[in-house]
Amino acid sequence: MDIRQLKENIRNFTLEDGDLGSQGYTRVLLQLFGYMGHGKSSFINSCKYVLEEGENFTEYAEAGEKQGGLTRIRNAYPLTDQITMIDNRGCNRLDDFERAEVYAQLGNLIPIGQEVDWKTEYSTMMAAIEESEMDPNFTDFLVPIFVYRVTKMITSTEKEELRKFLHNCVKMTGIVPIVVLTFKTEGDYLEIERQFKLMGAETVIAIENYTMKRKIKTLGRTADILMVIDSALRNVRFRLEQPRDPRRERIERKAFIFKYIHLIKADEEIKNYHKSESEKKQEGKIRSKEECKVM
Ligand SMILES: Nc1nc2c(ncn2[C@@H]2O[C@H](COP(=O)(O)OP(=O)(O)OP(=O)(O)O)[C@@H](O)[C@H]2O)c(=O)[nH]1
Ligand SMILES: [Mg+2]
Repeated sequence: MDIRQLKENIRNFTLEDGDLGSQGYTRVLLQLFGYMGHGKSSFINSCKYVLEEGENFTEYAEAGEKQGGLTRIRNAYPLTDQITMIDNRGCNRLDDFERAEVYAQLGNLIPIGQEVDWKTEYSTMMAAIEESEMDPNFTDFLVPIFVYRVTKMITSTEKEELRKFLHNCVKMTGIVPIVVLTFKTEGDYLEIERQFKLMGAETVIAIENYTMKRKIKTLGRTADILMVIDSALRNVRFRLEQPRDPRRERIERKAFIFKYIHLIKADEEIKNYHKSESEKKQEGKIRSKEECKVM
């Protein structure tokens, strides 16, 4: 599709377009996820940049390399009146507790503008989610977007984590995350694309982010970035063809997260039980060695 047409479609997108109207949704939230330093904040800057005219690059979302991740606050960046991007906190690993926090962000159960700290305790995690009831939001239509940098090869542990993540995103939002592969020109993006497709991804788009250092607009780079937004909006339109109930969907997302946290907790207790059993045995061995020495 022509670049101008793509831009127009995005700028003019409204949730009221379909036969059933907006069904109570007022905004599309493009929810960005991914490991630290993979280009989430830069992708937000790129999306804003390609929708603006001229080559005056603004770093709306701070981007850069930082140990422990640069973005810590879950900030919102509007693209149009009805489309907003959310820069969720990048994770180190998608292990159990971090993943629960990722799902809480995805489910929009952590307020926008609030710092996200990875909780390691079951009770604090539940309390944080309960707090979201103070100001429940069910009018945002959530679209997950997963950002992955092609210079990093996917390890087998990550593959397992990612497969589950993609699957659970579908359960929570009804949408298979759109996978955005960054650093397109610096790695084998075709191979990484293949791997994501094998994990269940439906749409994988490789892009080169615009950054302060590399901001000359080219046709290919601009088109790739616009295609991601376009693909997200096509998903929204498709889902809105069916009757929806935003309030019920929020309750279901919350139920999913509670169940998920309970399962982690149960799993942890089982692990602790086995650990203490083996520790007991270990202690027993030490004691018997000491007894031997005395004898
Ligand atoms: N060459 C190139 N550099 C990129 C690209 N995307 C991001 N970068 C650079 O990679 C670094 C990390 O990018 P960020 O956008 O801050 O990554 P992030 O995912 O937001 O990181 P955290 O907030 O720490 O989770 C920055 O120095 C960017 O300039 C890309 O597509 N190509
Ligand atoms: Mg960031």
